[in-house]
Amino acid sequence: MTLHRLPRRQIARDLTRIANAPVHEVLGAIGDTNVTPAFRIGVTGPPGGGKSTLINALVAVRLGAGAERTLAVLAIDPSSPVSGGAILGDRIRMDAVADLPGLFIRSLSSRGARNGLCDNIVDLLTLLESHRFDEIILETVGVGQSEIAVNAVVDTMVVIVPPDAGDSVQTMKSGILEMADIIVVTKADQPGARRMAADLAAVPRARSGWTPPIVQTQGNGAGVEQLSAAIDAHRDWLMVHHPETLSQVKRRRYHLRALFDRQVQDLSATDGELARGTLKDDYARVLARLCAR
Ligand SMILES: Nc1nc2c(ncn2[C@@H]2O[C@H](COP(=O)(O)OP(=O)(O)OP(=O)(O)O)[C@@H](O)[C@H]2O)c(=O)[nH]1
Ligand SMILES: [Mg+2]
Repeated sequence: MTLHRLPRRQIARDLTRIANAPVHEVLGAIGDTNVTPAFRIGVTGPPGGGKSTLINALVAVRLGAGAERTLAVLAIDPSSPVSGGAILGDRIRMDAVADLPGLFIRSLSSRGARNGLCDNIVDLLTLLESHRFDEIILETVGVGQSEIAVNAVVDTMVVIVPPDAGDSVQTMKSGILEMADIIVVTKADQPGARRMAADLAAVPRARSGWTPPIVQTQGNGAGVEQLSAAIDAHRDWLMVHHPETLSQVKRRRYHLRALFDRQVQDLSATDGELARGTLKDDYARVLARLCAR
């Protein structure tokens, strides 16, 4: 596939189709493909924090001069209804880069999902990988549980903190910042950005050989080259210290677990005889129904 001939419409249709599909439909759509893992970058942070603006600028850098990559951006939007077509308009302000060869952008709703993320997120990522994207950027709004779920499916986790995050940083510091591989203070043109960066720098954040760098960025692109370099540095570090990260076995194991989890949850939720007998009876019956699939 050349960079110029991404089947964008087909990819968009397939994503919509499997975003809320039951397991057997997902397997029908992507089960026959053996995929090569893409490098997955998560971008998460509070609503309105500047994630999309940042991704916009980051995409321009990563697909800039001479880059032979293909890159997919998947934004999981907790509020908007599922849309049949591509919604690039105002929620993802990416008009400037939407025409770049090798780029695919899509926004999907997570409404109804259990954790703020799309329940089928691993299926969606695998679908993109079946189209041989080199990199995938996943934008999600940080809403507690969803960061944990995102962290499990990306290789490099970029956590953005806007200067006006104020008190919420106190909470973020302990939880979400712990899982950040790179911390970005967005809107660096605003008062308070430098202070925020200094506050964050004061938080102990070194862990197992990697110290998450703190990068300040602006919507106009300032600092984004630095962020892109930090992403490459983290990727290189992973390759050396955790080469299993991008292994197909690891991805496949996680994907299988996600599929089984969903299937078992569905079967337990729809079991009409639950709690009429013993726990053992229920277990055996749900297992039998699972095996019958
Ligand atoms: N002053 C300033 N404003 C910015 C900057 N980056 C983004 N913004 C503004 O912040 C608002 C939110 O930006 P988005 O990029 O849509 O933020 P988001 O985190 O993707 O928002 P959601 O996806 O809705 O959670 C917009 O009005 C942007 O114009 C910046 O560097 N400086
Ligand atoms: Mg956004």
